[in-house]
This record gives sequence, structure tokens and C-alpha cells, in this order.
Amino acid sequence: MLKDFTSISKSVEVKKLLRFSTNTKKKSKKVPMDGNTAATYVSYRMSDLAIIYPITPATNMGEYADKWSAEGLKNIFGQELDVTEMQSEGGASGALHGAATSGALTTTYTSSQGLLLMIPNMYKLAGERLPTVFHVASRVVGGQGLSIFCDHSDVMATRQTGFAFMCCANTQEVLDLALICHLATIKTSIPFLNFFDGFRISHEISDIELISDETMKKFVDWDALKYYKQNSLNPEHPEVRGTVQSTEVYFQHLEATNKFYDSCPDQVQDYMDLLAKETGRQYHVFDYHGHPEAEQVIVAMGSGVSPVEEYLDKFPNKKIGLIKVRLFRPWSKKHFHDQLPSTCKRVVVLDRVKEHGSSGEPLFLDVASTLIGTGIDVVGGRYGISGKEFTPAMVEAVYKNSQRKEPRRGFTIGIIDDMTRLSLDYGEPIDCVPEGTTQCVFWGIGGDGTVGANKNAIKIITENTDLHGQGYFVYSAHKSGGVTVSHLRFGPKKITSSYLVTDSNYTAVHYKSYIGKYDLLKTAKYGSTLVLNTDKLTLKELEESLPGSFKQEIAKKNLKLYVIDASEIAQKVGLGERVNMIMQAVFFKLSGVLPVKESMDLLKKAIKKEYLRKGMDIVQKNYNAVDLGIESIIEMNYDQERWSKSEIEKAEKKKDEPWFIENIMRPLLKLEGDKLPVSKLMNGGRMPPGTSKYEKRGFAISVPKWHPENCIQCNLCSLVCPHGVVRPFLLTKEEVENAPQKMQTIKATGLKDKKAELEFLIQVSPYDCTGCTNCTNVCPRDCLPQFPTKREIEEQGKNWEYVTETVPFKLDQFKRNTVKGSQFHQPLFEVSGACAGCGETPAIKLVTQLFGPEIMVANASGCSSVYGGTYPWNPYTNDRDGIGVAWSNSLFEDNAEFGLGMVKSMKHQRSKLKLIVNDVLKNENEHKKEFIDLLKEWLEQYSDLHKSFKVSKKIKKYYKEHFVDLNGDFINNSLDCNVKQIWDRKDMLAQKSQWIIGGDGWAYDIGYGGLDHILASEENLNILVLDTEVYSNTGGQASKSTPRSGVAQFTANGKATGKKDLGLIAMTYGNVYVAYICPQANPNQAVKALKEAGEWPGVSLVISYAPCIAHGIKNGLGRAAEHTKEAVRTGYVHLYRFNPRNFGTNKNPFTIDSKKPKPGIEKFLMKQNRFASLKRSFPEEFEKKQKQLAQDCKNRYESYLSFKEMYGKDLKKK
Ligand SMILES: Cc1ncc(C[n+]2csc(CCOP(=O)(O)OP(=O)(O)O)c2C)c(N)n1
Ligand code: SF4
Ligand code: SF4
Ligand code: SF4
Repeated sequence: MLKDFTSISKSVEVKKLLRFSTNTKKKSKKVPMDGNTAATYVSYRMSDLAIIYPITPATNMGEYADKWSAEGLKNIFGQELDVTEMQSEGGASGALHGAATSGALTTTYTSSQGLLLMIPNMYKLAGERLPTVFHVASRVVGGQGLSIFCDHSDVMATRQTGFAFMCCANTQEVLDLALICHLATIKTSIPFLNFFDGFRISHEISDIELISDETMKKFVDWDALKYYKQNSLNPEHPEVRGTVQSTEVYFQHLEATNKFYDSCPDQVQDYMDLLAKETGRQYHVFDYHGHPEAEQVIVAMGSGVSPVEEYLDKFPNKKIGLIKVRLFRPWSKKHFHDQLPSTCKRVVVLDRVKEHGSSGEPLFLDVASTLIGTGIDVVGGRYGISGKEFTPAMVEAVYKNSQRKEPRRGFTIGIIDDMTRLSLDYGEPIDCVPEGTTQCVFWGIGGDGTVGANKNAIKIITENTDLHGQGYFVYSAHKSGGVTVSHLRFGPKKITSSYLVTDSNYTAVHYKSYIGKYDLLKTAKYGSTLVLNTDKLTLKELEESLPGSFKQEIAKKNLKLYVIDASEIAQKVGLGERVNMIMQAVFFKLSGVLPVKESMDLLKKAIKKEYLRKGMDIVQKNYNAVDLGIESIIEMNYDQERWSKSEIEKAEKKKDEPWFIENIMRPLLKLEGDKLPVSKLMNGGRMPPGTSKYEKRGFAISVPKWHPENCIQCNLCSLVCPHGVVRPFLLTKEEVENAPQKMQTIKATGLKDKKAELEFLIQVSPYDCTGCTNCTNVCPRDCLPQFPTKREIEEQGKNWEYVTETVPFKLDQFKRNTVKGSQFHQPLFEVSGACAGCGETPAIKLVTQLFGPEIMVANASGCSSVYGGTYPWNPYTNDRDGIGVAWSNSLFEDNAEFGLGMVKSMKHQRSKLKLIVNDVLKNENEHKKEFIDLLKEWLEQYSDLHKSFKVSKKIKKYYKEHFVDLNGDFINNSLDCNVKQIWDRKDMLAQKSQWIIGGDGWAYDIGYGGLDHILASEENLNILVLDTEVYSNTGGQASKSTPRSGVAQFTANGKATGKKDLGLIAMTYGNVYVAYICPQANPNQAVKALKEAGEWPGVSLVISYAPCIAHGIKNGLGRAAEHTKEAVRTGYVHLYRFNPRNFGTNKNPFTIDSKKPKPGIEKFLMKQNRFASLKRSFPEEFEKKQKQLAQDCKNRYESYLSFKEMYGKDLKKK
């Protein structure tokens, strides 16, 4: 029997503890950490097992736990936490259920869709009253788009499961309330969910006070724990759980749990009181803050409470207040009433979630039902959705609204809603941060080390002074090379401001190209400090180079201006582009938070700690950077009077750009998207094709320039370019002469038409090139050396637009299905935001060149969905007739099924069109022969991708010439109804090439079940798996494609098991086309395989090996071709094709395209840090597992040989 282990009054144990723990509070040491670390700090110590699946922004929790476990950290029970990564959140919750049922204190970390996949098991855990704590970094559940930022849609979608829900408003609370949850779940046998706002709290760093292991131990109700363990599922005390229940008993069972939920809030409060005695930090189920006689009270939870508290502290005389919700479930009306001032006339409930079509959001409904009959008015509003800022100025607007006689109900704050007019207007920023706080803003670039340096600064300052610190970091959507803005605060009082800096004392601009591009001085306070990294080091040069508007703002705000050429210093000391240490040294010198000498010593200490593992020379380079940084800063005493009257530069003549680019993309590129009103965002998050090319980042240091003299016109450079920005063109002499800039070409060779007089050109887009050097390195004749970007933009920038937009393609000169021929076809995937040199993208680009333009893509979540579909950057584009790639992402886990749905839909709709065409043909005499012939031709080519496309063009042309006007409307309304219908369904005329694209995490793990089902479907579809052998998008966790010994997250001591052979599994169906390719290593084989896959009328699975930053390739991603060739040569990667078309012919269906492996695999593996690092950290594991890996690769080759032989025998029989 499940004993009633809870009681409504304070339990004996808690009372005892309260007595013994009075006034033990000592001032503990401050430790800077983010919310994820704080949650892991507690959950690690309080759990036996962690069963997880990575999802942003919760991923780090699992990673930290795994790392600490590998390092041997013990929990309070004296064991290492056992961390298991599952194949999905569904799997994680199932395993957790099993672990909890059999007596292990088990935790998990998740977010968003991940949490939703756990719902069925959450019901089970609650129904069976099993203790567990889920730690959730709350995040949007994607609707019209995916967002990794915070709202409460995920937790609210699970509030009905029977879990208890705790909400934390800052990092300290994450730590404290996490402990309350772990204690209370043991005590109450109710599962708990501890949540905090994703990114805002999960990733914000602030200094907090820790709780010792002894205290944790002291608080545990050991009897309750013993009871739980002794009553777990065990053959020693056998019972049956998870029963099937009939109508007679189910309802009563459900109601039998009431009293446990009723007593839970008091039990939680007991623990909160206990914690207060120990630490001085008092929490309540609901906490009140504000005027004791408040008339208007806001109710909120999560990080949104901080700006409200700050506002109340700034205006203590206003009769307003705040109720902070901590224990959201079980909701306690009693505790709520206890906190609400009796003077309250109106309550405003702020929800961080939108529930379409409801009478109010979840928190509002709870509060409204609590206040029924009290006469207190309740108003609801929404804020902060998808991480939208919520500031004191907005708080003021909310209070003002609540003071109106007729307040706006169901309002929104933080956006401009010009459609339903629900948004409240708000004023200028109100400075509410604690007095004496120094606020700093740093503008850096992704990968330059600025963010890391700032995290370091917080550590140095908070650990070595009495100051408190906070850091929050804003990143652009690009995988690398995007803008990063660091927001730092330091001060004598605790900082909880959960919004970006609005009044900075210190602003540092690490890249001069940002000047004029972003509103850099928006946050700069009057009289504050501004530091620019620039090569203009004299006043004259600087004055001439800065835009007038920028100078005006500097002068009007009376900024103290400093300059430094940090880029030059970084180059000089051998740190390349990494200016972080130099700019950090400057910060310490100018900000004065610490004495300069002391800060330099601490900085150097931190450098040693951080870089020593990379070698003493790297440490020394950073030391030099710091010393030179300090010496080289120059103050600019500008003429304030003159600068304040600087002539404002004329606005650039507006280019004629598409609506989306002008109205959506441009503001977003300027980081001004928050100002976009609702009316401009009405299309459900859809993007037109080819928007990414408008950004023109121009951020590469150097780009290639074509030296045609030795070029052999192989087009390999174009094939390997991950970004589609170096391409071959065929031009007539006249077209060459008409180029806007000097254009060097050579006579084209190998043309089908020997008489054609065409010139060959390799053109680079210097604005879009990332400088990854893949083209430079692959070129067999060294024709693409790199030169400074600026120069190349000037010399060849305009020619790119000329050749890509105006010069006609000459596509009939080469076969499309060859390396060379394919590259003359426009890539319909270009300028994506992938990392410079990404190994995934060339395969996608090649698919579009071989099968475009009628391509449909179902894309799994992963890197490919981030660089492929982040609003407003669409790298998928269209041909010059406007036809192009139609792309969509459903979820991570269901991509195969999503693609199947697309195929079924297209097939069905096209077959309807076929019926209509056949109907027309039944009365063919009623129509012109030319028209009937076209329809017959269409029927013949119905299933052929390229031929049906050609006919579709002819049919459309015929309609335009005979049946419709320029707008596409019918000229003659009495036209045969079926003929009209063909026009209405013209988008179904061409056959579509269906692609299902995703990474190995999707295909090998979370989506494997669906993928397997689709493999058995017999539909005509193609699957492309981008095999980076890790979850690249979430930071490199192991998948089942990760090879043995590979160091990834969750395999810190090298993966113990071998790589799953997905291709081999698929081949067992016999009717699935399967290939393993690597376009960089063997472009010919890749083209051949993709061609065969496309032609196979059933399911095709093409797995493409993709180098990735996560591999830590020693020579960098720019040498992908050389590196992957070595992978193939040494037998790490095997290339093959399995073509079911060859059954029954004299060709072997299975072809191994790579040669017998040569020795050297061990040497090859050492060129990737994921293998090499194992040798450093776990030498014994390395010895064992690396040998096994080499054997795995050998075995795999052997298995392919026997497979080949098997089919060979079959052939002979035939
Ligand atoms: C249900 C769910 N769980 C987790 C995630 C987080 N997530 C997004 S992409 C990804 C890993 C993708 O790895 P992979 O499929 O190998 O693609 P890659 O990024 O390597 O291209 C994860 C774990 C998610 N989006 N949805
Ligand atoms: S350097 Fe890289 S991005 Fe630039 S053109 Fe060459 S391959 Fe493409
Ligand atoms: S790889 Fe070199 S040789 Fe080949 S087409 Fe490009 S530039 Fe010419
Ligand atoms: S797959 Fe790797 S290299 Fe490509 S974008 Fe993702 S992390 Fe970067």
C-alpha cells in the first residue's frame, strides 16, 4: 500500500531541523554562474541518475552533469551521478519513469518541444506519485516559427499533468528553489518541475551564494527517502503497477490523491522556511513586494518580476505592489490571499504565454478564479514572449493602464500591435538598476572571443572584489561571424535586472565596420566612455573617417572617446583576428573597477588557466596582447562644439528592393526588429526565396581572386564552396565586354558545340564569401589565391551581380549529371549562415544543382534548419522564372513523416490533374491540336522530373498565348471548365523532386523510427543525411553515428560503442537506393550517387559525410577536400552505392567506390581533436578504443566486401 507519508502540519523532521538550524547564516562566498549551472549544481548532488536529451537552452545542464560525473564529483549520497543520453525526450522520460519506479532519484533537463514529448510520462509519474525533478529552461513551443528564446508555453502546456511547478526569477533562486524541489519531491512523493526563463536566466551569469552539501544532506527527509526506496518496484517485495483500470475505479483513484496536493504547498513552505533559517534567503509560496496598502497589484512569475520589483523600489510611495508566484502548482488560494494587501482594488496578471482563442492566459485564469467573489477586478496581459524585452518603462505602462477606469484588457506590452491595438505604449527607459551599478556594452563578432572574455571579466571582478556582477549575451542567428552584444553590470548591490543594458557607462565597439550599421550609441549614457577598435589613430584621421551622425552623438552625449588598433596588435602578437584580450585589458584600464596592476595580474592568471592546455606560447601571446593593449589606448580630445555640429551624411539613395527586404530584412539587419509592427508580420513567418544574398556581410578578411592562366576548368572550386559564392560561367565575348568591371576570362573548353565561341569565367562574390579557403585549397592549379576582401569588393564586386542576374545561362553545353556540368547550373542554395567552411552545405547545394528547380524539402531541425530557415535569411532561392526550392521544417523528430506527407500530397494532387487532363483528351476534337499534343506529351513525361518541367513550361506558355491575360485571368469566361482547371492547377504540372534532409542526430536517433517507416514506404522520395557524426547544432553531443572513441558531449571518455551502419540497415529492405558519399572527397562519386538516387522511383537514402567545426580538424575546415580524401584513403570513411535497379541485370547492385584502405588511419584520426583529445585526457581509454575504432572501420569494409561478393554470386547465377 502506498503510505500517506505527508501531513498537513509541519512534519516532525522539519520542526527538528528548524530548531537546530537557527541563525547559522554566515556570509558565504559569491560564485559567478548561470542558471543552468545553478540547477545542475543542486540536481547533481540530490540525484542518483540523470536521463536526458539535449535541447537549447537546457543542453548545458546535461553537459555539466556529464562532465562533473566524468571528473568524479560525488553527490550527497557519495556516488557519481549516472548520466545517460537517450535518443529523444520521449525515450528520456520513459527511462526516467522506469528508474523512478525502481527507486532511483532521477532528474532530467529539458525545454520546449522536448518537455512536450515527456507529457505522457509526466502523467504516469504524477499518477504513480513518484519523486523526480525536471529542470526546465523554459522556451517557446514553436508555432509559426521555431524560437529558442523564453516564454512559458512549454511549462503551461504541461501544467495539467499533476506535477508540482516551481518558478525561479533569477540565478540565486534557481539554486535555492531547485533544492526546495528536490527536498519536497522526496517528502511529498509528488514529481516537481523547476523552471526558469530560457537564456534570460539559464545563460545569464551572476554571482550567487552556494549551499553546502552538508546543508543539503541535513535537509533531506531520510525516512521519506528510505520509504520511497523500500517501496520501489523490486522482486523482493513484488507488486504490479501501471495497471489497466475500469470505469468502476479510475475516477476514485484519481480523487484519492487530493490530500497530497492539498498539503503540498505547506510542505514546500516548510522547506522554504528551513532554507531561510540556514541562508537568510526567505521565500514563500507567493511573495509580496511593494506598498503595504497597494491598490494595484501585478501578479507575475519568472524573470519578469525583476523589473517590476526594481520599479517598485524606485517609487516606494506609489500604492502599487507585486505578487511573485513561486509555487505555481499546486495552486494555493490560501497562500495567495495571505499575501494580497487588503487595500487591493485591481490585480493585473502578466502571462509570458499566449493561448490563442482562450478567455485568458493560464496564470490569469488561476488568479481570476482565486479572486471570484472578492470584488477585486482582474486584468490580464502578455509580455516577454520569445525573449522580448520587459523593462521598468514597460512596468510603468502596465501600472498606468491598471489605474485607468477602463483598463485595456488582454493587453500586450513590448510590441507595436497596430492591428488589434492591444499593445500598451510605453515611454523612454527608466533607470532602475541599483545605485552605483556600472553598466557596460561590448559589440563583438561571433568567434572573436569577446563573449568568453566578458565572462572572464565577471569572474575576475566578482571573485576578487565585494562587487556583484551580471552578464548577458545576445547573439545573431548566424552560425559564425554574426554580431554579439555583451551586456555587463557591476555594482555594490545585488543585481537582478533581467533586461538589456539601457544606460551604459562603458561602450566598446570591437569592429569598426559596425559604425553606421548599428545604433551603437543608443545605450551610451551622457559623459560615459566609448572605446573604438580602429586603425584611425589620429584625431584628424578619425574625424575624417567617422560618419557625421556618429560624431554628433558622441559630442552631444559628451562621451569620453578612446581608440586603439586592437586588430593590428592582435595580428602583431600572433592572435590573428582575436582582439578579445586586448579589448579586455583596455576595459580594465579604463573602467577602474579594479586597480590596474591588480586587474592585469588577475587577467594574466585567468589567461594561464584558460590557455595553458594549448601551450605556453599561446599563453605568452595573450600576455603580450594584454601588455600592448594597456600601452596602446589613446584618448581622443575631440572638439565637442565642432563635432556636435558635424554635417549629417546624406541618406544613401534607397535601392529598389523587394518589399520583404526593405520592410522586414533591412530593419532586422540593423537590429531594429523590435520596432516592426504586427501589421508587417502577417504571413505566418514565411519567407520569400533568396533573401540571404541581400545581406552582403563582407566580413571575410580575405577572399579568392581567380587567376585564369592555369585554370583547367574543372569546376571543383565551385563544387566544394559551402556558400555557393564561387561559380563558373560561360559568356559570349560581348557579354565579357559588357561587364561593369574589368573581367578576365579564358576560352571555354570541352563544349558540346565545338563551334560555340564561349569564354569561361570563375566569378567570386567577395561580399558573400566567408574566406573559408576551401576553393583555394582544392584548386589543382593554384588559381584562387586569397586577397584582402576590401580590394576584391572594389575590383570585382559588381561583376558578381552582372553574371548571376543578367548573363544568360548556357546550360546545353555540358551534361548536367557531371561534376563540371552540374556547376553551370544555378545553385538554388546560396549564402547560408552556416559556419565558414561548413561540410554539410556542399551536398545540399549539389542536390539543388542536379534536381532544381522543382524541389520540395522537408528539413529536420538541426544546423541545416538553422542556416536553411532562420527568418529573415532564406538561402533557398529560385531560378530566373521564379521557380525554386520549397522548404519547410516541422520538428526534429518527425521529419521523415513530414516529407512523406509532402510526397503523398503532391502525388494525390497531381493524379487529380491527370484525371482532368484525361477528361480534356476524351473530347480532344474540341480543342486545337497543338494544345492536345502538349497535354499528351505531358502525360508521357508525367513522372520525369526534368522532362515534365519542360512540358509544364510549354503548357504555361500556351495558356498565356491563348487563354489568359497578363494577370493570369481567363480571357474567355466560357472556356471549358477542365481547361480552366488545368491552369488553376498549373503548379502541379511539373514532377517534384522530394528531399528529406537532416543530420545524423535526426536520422540515427530521434527520427530513426519514422525514417525506418519511410524506408519501407515505396514512395518516390529522397533522403539526404548530413553525417557530421554528432549533434552539431546543439554543440556536439554524441549520436549513434559517433564512432567509437570519439570524444563528444556525453562521451567525454570516448564513445564506447561503434557507429551504427544506417546504410547497411536500409539495404536490408532490398528496394531502397542507398549511398554513402562525401562530395569533398570524391565529387564524381557524389554526383553519380545523387543522380542514381534521384532517378530511382522508390525511396533513396544518401548519407553524406560532412566535416564540421565540432570535429576539431587540425588544419581547419578550409582543407576539407584534402582531409576527407585522407579519411577515404585510410578507410575511416567508405564510399559506396547500392542500386536496386541493378537487380536482375548483369551489374552488381552494390558498388564500393573507395579503394582498399591504405595504412594510416591512426595518423588520420590524430588530425581531429575529437579523437586526439582522448589521448590527452584518458590515455588508457585511448589505447583501447582507438584500436577498436580502427578495427571497426576494417570490419565495416570487410562486411561491404562480403556484401558485394554475395550479390556477385547472385549475378553469376542469373
Ligand atoms: C524534440 C526536440 N529535442 C531536441 C531538440 C534540439 N535539437 C535541435 S537540433 C538538435 C541536434 C541536431 O543534430 P543533427 O541531427 O546531427 O544535425 P546537425 O546539427 O549535426 O546538422 C537537437 C538536439 C529539438 N529541436 N527538438
Ligand atoms: S573562400 Fe570559401 S566561401 Fe569563399 S569562395 Fe572560396 S570556398 Fe567559397
Ligand atoms: S578549381 Fe581551379 S582549375 Fe578548377 S575550375 Fe576552379 S580555378 Fe579552375
Ligand atoms: S554542421 Fe558544423 S560546420 Fe556546419 S554549420 Fe553546423 S556546426 Fe557549423
